[in-house]
This record gives sequence, structure tokens and C-alpha cells, in this order.
Amino acid sequence: MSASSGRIHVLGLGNLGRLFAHELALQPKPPAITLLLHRQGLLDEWEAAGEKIEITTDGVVSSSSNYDVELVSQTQEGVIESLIVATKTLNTVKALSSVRHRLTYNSTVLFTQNGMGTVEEVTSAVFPSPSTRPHYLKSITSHGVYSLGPFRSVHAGLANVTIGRAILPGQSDTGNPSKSKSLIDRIVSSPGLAAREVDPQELIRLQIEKLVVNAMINPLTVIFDCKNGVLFNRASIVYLMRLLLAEASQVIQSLPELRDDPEIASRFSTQNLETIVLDVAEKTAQNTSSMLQDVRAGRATEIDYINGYIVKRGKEQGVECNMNEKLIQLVKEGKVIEVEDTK
Ligand code: KPL
Repeated sequence: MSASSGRIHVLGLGNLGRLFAHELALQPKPPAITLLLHRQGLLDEWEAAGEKIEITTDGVVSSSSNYDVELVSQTQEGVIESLIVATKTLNTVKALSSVRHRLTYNSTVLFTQNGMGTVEEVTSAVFPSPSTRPHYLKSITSHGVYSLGPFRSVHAGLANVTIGRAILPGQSDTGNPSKSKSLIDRIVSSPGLAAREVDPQELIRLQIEKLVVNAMINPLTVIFDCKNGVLFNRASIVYLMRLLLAEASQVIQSLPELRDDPEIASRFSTQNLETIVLDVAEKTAQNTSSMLQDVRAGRATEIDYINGYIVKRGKEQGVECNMNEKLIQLVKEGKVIEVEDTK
């Protein structure tokens, strides 16, 4: 058996991929890091950027440069031990398919995406067989990062990362969990990420909370075309959010993976979820939500993995989600609604 090298590969070099790679590279004894670039144009941009990642925090620019880079191809060889996947939700299956042949039962894959359902989708499309499926980790990130151009980002909202083992609904661990410790330790010991590890059940609860926050703030900022902080100053939008939240709360409380959880009724009550959503909207008042940024840039949104996930799981459990379905439709139709009333 070959000895572990500790090398970390990063797939997806948008804001989150840059932040993770950069913070890992700034450790006093950094791991070897390989950036996986999925097209030639990105390699050209990497060279034009001086072969470094630049992150600006509070006006201070820091750069990191000791990376190896590889252009992803089906002929590229070498087992990938630890992979951080930071691609957009919609591109994850395609991106992972391109490195599938380099991942084994002993590899660890960390999913960093927003929304839910990607891990299940990747499992059926890329790793259908449990005997060759890598071990999965999932992280939830509340850092605010936006792009200044290729390989240059601003780390605006200093926040945190939560990481843990991702267990598929109704299943036990995938792959070999004993191999993931070194990646978790690396993430948790990067000061700029402010990361902590939680157990799989708490990870599910936190993922669902984040899903609900994104399912309320993101699409509502799209249809009302406003920043996060303005949204809930309007009584009619608060009312709308309560209807959406009531559906989400009912779906969550019916989920088999949470049904026996003693914390479920209090933690996922409509009232508690509302408190969490309003708190995040206030803390990120100056943000343009990621979904509104996508819409403005003409990109596809992740709504199918956010409100779409709530609707899908609702259908499985016999809970109707008409309001969330309507909201998805409005976002997809690109409708912007004007409101004038205030609280
Ligand atoms: O995660 C976010 C997003 O925009 O995707 C929130 C929390 C809504 C902050 O903008």
C-alpha cells in the first residue's frame, strides 16, 4: 500500500475554491495542493494572473502561489487522495465525472456547495457502486466572498465553516471514513476559514437550516430585486415568507432522517426558522444574494437545489408545497415584483 502524501486537489476555482485553496496554502506547513483546471482558457487565465491566488480582506491583499496545476483530462493519471469540490451545484456531476477514474474507496471528497441534493445526484450518476465510492464530507460556509476577476477575490464577510461526514439518507458512511481525518484537520486548522467539525446528525440539521435561509432570502431577493437587508422591511414580504416557511417546516418535520431527532420540533418550527432567516438577513443586509447575482449575470440559478429540494422531499412525504412551487416558477420566469408598503 502506498503511503499517504497529504496532497489536496481542488476542483472548481470560483470564489469558494479560491478561498479554501488560499487558506490551506497559507498554513505554516502547508499541504501540497493541486488546482484542477477544467479548460485550457482557465490555464491561460492562471498564467495571466501570475500563477497566484489573491484574496483581499479588509483592504489588505494577500497572495499564495505554491500550487501545482493540472488541466483535467481523461488521460490524467494518479489517485486523488483528498478532493475539495467547489464547482457550482449545477456543474458538479459533470466535473466529478471528469476525475472519476482517479477516485477510489480510500479517497475523500469534500462537497462545499450551497443547497441540497447534489451528493445524492453525484452518487447515482458518478459513484453508483458502494465498493468503489469515496468517503464523503460536506461543509457549510457562511463566508461572503466575491470575485474581482480570475483568481482574485474579496473576502468580505468573515464568518465560518462547519464540516462533517456526509451520510446519505437511509445509509451509513460511504467509502473509508478513517482516511478523511487529515483533510478535516487541515480545514479546521486554517485560521482564515474559522472551521469546526460537527457530527453527521448536527451537520444535517445545520444543512437544513442553511437550506431554509437560502430558500427564503435568495429567491425573494430575486423576485423583489433588492439587497438582503431591504427584503423584510416590507410587511407583505414577511407575510409571504411565513407562508413559505410553514411549508418548509412541515416538510422538514416529516423527513425520515430527522423524524426521530429529539430537537426537530423546536429547532424547525416555523417560528424558530423565521428567527434564523431574519437574523441572517440582518447580518448580511448589504449583500446581494448569490441567486440575485446569478440572475443579473444571466447565469442559471441553483433554485432547483434549494426550494426545488424542499418541494421534491415534500412530494416524497405527501406534503404539498404550492407556495414554494410558485416561487420557483416566478424565479425561472424572471418576474420582478414592485412593492411599496413598509412595516
Ligand atoms: O448564502 C447566502 C447567499 O446569498 O447565497 C446568503 C446567506 C443569503 C447571503 O447572501
